[in-house]
Order: sequence, then C-alpha cells, then structure tokens
Amino acid sequence: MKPDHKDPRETLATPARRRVLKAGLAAGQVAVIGSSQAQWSGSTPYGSGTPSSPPTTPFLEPLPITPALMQRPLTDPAFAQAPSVEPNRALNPATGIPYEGRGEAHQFRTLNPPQQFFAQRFGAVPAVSIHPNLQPQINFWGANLGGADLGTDKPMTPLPTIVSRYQAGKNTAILVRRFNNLPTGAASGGFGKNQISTHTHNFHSAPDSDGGPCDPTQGSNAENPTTQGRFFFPGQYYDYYYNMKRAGFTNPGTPDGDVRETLGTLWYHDHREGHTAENVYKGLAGFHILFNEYDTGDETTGFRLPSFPQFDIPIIFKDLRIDPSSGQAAFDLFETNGILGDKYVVNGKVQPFFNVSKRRYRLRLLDGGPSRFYQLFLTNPDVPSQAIPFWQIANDGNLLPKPLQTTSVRLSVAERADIIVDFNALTAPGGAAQGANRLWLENRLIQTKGEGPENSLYTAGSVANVLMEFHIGAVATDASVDPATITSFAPITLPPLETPVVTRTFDFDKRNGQWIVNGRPLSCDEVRFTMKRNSTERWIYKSGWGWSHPIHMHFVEGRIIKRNGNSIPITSQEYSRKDVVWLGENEQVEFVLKASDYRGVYPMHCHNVVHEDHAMMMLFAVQDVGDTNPNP
Ligand SMILES: [Cu+2]
Repeated sequence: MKPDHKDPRETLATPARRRVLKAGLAAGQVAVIGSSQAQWSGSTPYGSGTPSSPPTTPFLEPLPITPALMQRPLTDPAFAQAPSVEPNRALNPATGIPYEGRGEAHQFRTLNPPQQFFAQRFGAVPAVSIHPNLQPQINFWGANLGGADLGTDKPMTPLPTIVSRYQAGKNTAILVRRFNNLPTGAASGGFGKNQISTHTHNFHSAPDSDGGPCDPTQGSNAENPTTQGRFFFPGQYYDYYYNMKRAGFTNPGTPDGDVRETLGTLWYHDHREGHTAENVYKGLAGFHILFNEYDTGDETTGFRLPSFPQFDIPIIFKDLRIDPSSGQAAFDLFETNGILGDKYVVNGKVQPFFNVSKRRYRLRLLDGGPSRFYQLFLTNPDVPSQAIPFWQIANDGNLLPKPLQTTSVRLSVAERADIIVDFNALTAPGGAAQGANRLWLENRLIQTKGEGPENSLYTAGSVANVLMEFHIGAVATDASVDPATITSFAPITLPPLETPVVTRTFDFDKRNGQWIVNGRPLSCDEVRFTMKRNSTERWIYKSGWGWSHPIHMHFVEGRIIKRNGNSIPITSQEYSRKDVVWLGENEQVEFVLKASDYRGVYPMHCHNVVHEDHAMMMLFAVQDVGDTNPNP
C-alpha cells in the first residue's frame, strides 16, 4: 500500500508500534512493554469516543457450558414440511412468502442422504444476565434447541453446540433446519438485521449450505424474500445439509473423502452481507464440533484425547462494550475501522471462573470477534512470572501433525486453537505452577484500535486482561494420554503440497473509508475469479502499514507456505492447514490451496467482521474450467 492511502488517524497511533518493529523483531515475535502503559480496560484508548463500560468484579460466576443440539425425528413438528433436495419454494399461506429461504438444490445429497435431523429456531434472547454487576441484556439474538415454543425452549447465545461425526464406510450425513423467528421491525438496540444466512465456518459445504453473504443469482437484490435464495427471512426456514464426507469424496478412489481433510473444531455464525458484525455481536455464533474414527470424543479410544463433553470444553470469547447510560451492549454503526470492547465475554459471561479437576482438559479456543486479536497465556496470578506450558493440538479445524508444547497461542478473529492443559502436572510438585489453586487465561496482546493489534505484549498478571479463571480442585481420574507421548496424529496428517498452476495476488487496503481487496470493495453482483476444480493455486496476500486482517476463504482450506519470504518451520503453530490467515501489518503471506467436489460461488474476505461489512470481500467461483486472473 502507498502512504497516501493511510487513514490520517493512523499517524497519531503508530509511533510506539513503529519503534517496536524497528527493533528488528521478526513476525510472530513480540516485545514486552510494561503494564504502566495504558491498559485497554479502564483507561479505554478507544477510537470512537464511546464511554467505558461500568466496572465489574471478576470471576463471580461459573463458565456456562453451551448445551448440544439434539437430533429430532422426522415426525417432529419442525419437519411438518418434509426436507427435500430441492428447496421448498412453495408459498406459505401464513406468511405469503416461500416456506424456505434456500434457492439452490443440495449438491450430492442423493449420494449420502441425511441420517440425522436437527432443528433450531433463531429468535430474540430473553433478558439475560452476563454479569451480576450489569443489567440484564435485552439486545441479544440467539437460537433454541429446536422446540416450537420459544417461550419454553428459549433462544440462547452462544448458539447450541452442534456435534457430528465422520465415519468411513458409513453415511453420517446430517441436516439442520434453521427457522427464522427473529423479531420483525427495527432491531433492538438499533443494530442487527433479521434477514440471516448461517455460515458453518471451515466446513466443506456446497454453496447451497455454505451460508454465504450473497445470493449467487440475486446479487445485491437482497431484500426480496420471494426471489432471494441465500438469506432466510422472519417466518422462513432454511435446510442446511452437511454430508460428513471429507474433501475428495467425489474422487473414485476415495468415496469417503481424504482422511487428511478431516475437520474438528468449527463454528457457525451469521454471515448476512453488510450486517455480519452486528448480528454476530448480537450473539449469532456457536460451535460445530466434528469427531471421527481417531479423534473420537472418548478418552479411552482413538487418540485418547480428553472426553467430550465433560473434559473437552468449547470456549468462545468476544469483547463487548456496555453503554453506561443504557446498561446495554452498544454497537457503533459508524465505526468502520473495527470495534473493541472493554469486557471479555466468555461463553456468554463476563470474566467467569471454571472449576476444573487436577487432570487434563481439552479447551477449544475461538476468537469470536468482532475485531480483537489475542495472544493467550496461562498465568499464575500469585506468581505471574512463571512460564506455564500447555499443548496445542489443533489449529483452526485441523489437528497439527503432532502436539506442540507452547506457552501461548495467537488468535485473530475466527481462528481456533485446541489446547490441552494438564492441571495435575502443572500444579504437582515440580510442576510449572506448583501448588497453584487457580490459573488465569490471559490475553496479553496489546490492541488499542479496531484496525489491529500492536506487536507487543502487556506484562503478565493484569486482571483486566483475563478472560477467565480456572479454580483447580482435587485430583480426578484421567484416562486421556499425555500429549508428550503422541508422536503423530496420523493418519490425519497434512496432504502433500502440490505445485500451484495459478498464482493470484490479493492486496488488502483501505481507500476513501472503505476496506478493499485489489482496489475494490465487495459487489454481490460480480464473481471476481474462477478456480478450476482439483487444481492447485497459490494466493499471495499483502497488507499495508497500520492494520491487520484475518483473511478467510470459504469452502477451501490451505497451507501457509511462506510468511514474509520465510518458510513455515514444523515447530510453528502455522505448520497446519488453515482457513484463516493472520495477515499482520505490512506482511506478505503465500497460501496454497485446492478446491474439490462442489461447484458454485463462495466468498473470501477479511474476518474482522467490521472490515468485512465495509466491504473487504470478493466472490469467487469453483467450476470445471477456471481462469488465471493474477489480480482478481
Ligand atoms: Cu480486515
């Protein structure tokens, strides 16, 4: 990017960061500055002038564990309209619009007809406490467990956890029917759009079930429920079909797909074009977890990772700002650089505690946005200088080649890290946190503006930076294995890197207040390039000074092969397949990927959801004939 494109506000904020970078640190390294520097909570170095949230006492309430969605028989009232391959576009006499929002038939559904059926109804969340010191929140949206009566089966946020399973040689396909029962009229709190599209992030979905932001035929004609085929409107449902086959299932030799394409920790969230940030901030996000023949969810079988759900804990965190005058979560519609909150909300509670036993836990960490980047550490609040190791076993939806011991993980928006923490070994005599009866999950990455983080850390042990506190109880039985003894997650491993036949460059920049890719903002009416099915491409991501972007493409995963000219070493957390790439300030990242199986239109975009809405995104297609456009 050129200096004349720089947001003038940038020049006020950059000296500290420049100084750090000029010290010669490589990407991924950080400088530590003292906690005497402004803490983000309290003094609130926040761009838009929004006042600070009311104070809250940390660790008063337990971490909520989001319930799992249960399957329902086809005799359930949710399926009064029978599920069908073709969308149900018949007019519902009760609403005057089609029963179903979907516009496309489910691809390849007859190969693996759905075996399990789930339902959920999106609606307003009844007034809910996120902290005893704050007023009940009335502006949230969520989904219930599928019951027809939202008064008894109430919408919740985070959204219910969906669990599904790969099983080679067996059809385990599922169908999730999502009803839109969101309020009509103006959204509460002045933000949110009740025309929704549910994206299952990182799943190998056909466009019909991808939950993309744009209708492939209607383009920007988004508001008409009789023609729009991607959003579902109040009064409509949408059937999402997940075939539970790994990528490559259309290849004759691998009818179950390629085991190396196995996915694990996914999430689902709203993706309505132009309003994703508002809707996710309102609560439309939850986990979709996939198990398989090796990562079984049972610590006595397969890789013997801690059992779900007792010791395998999905944790979604976001940062909110509570307007002190209204007491409600506030969303600044006019802030396009990104939105920072000053309250960490973890599984729906501000700074909760979590009671753990002395044994191993698998924690699935997900940065739910909207704009904050994290570097997470375990901190012993009584001895903050201790370096406390844990194991990272997965990055985004993918197991690493083998467990990687580390003392921190970095997450940009939408990235996931599965970690294993051994609370027994850490606190036992000789352990890194010997004798500790509590530990913090602490974000030490400095970020004072929505555009992106600094390249430096707060010192350890600042309670304002803590997401949650673990209260460590008694020793408990543990049948999971020590990650140190796992030398490989084979056969779930990295597919070989194939030589790219097409190279494309994507320059992520800002101009005239709009976030752009290769000079242009999103148009839902334009497909910018076409990938050829089963053909390998190299994408080069570039960014400028002053901002960072989490870059996400739908449908296709890839491998980062170079960051700023350097290869990714096997000891890196990035030696993995990825669906989100942390593109830091003034960085260049080379990414290799290949599309398979499905045809159709997908987006790639920045996952700072505020950037995404304003409108750092483009559409691409996957077809049997591609193009070679180097700068789409
Ligand atoms: Cu961005």
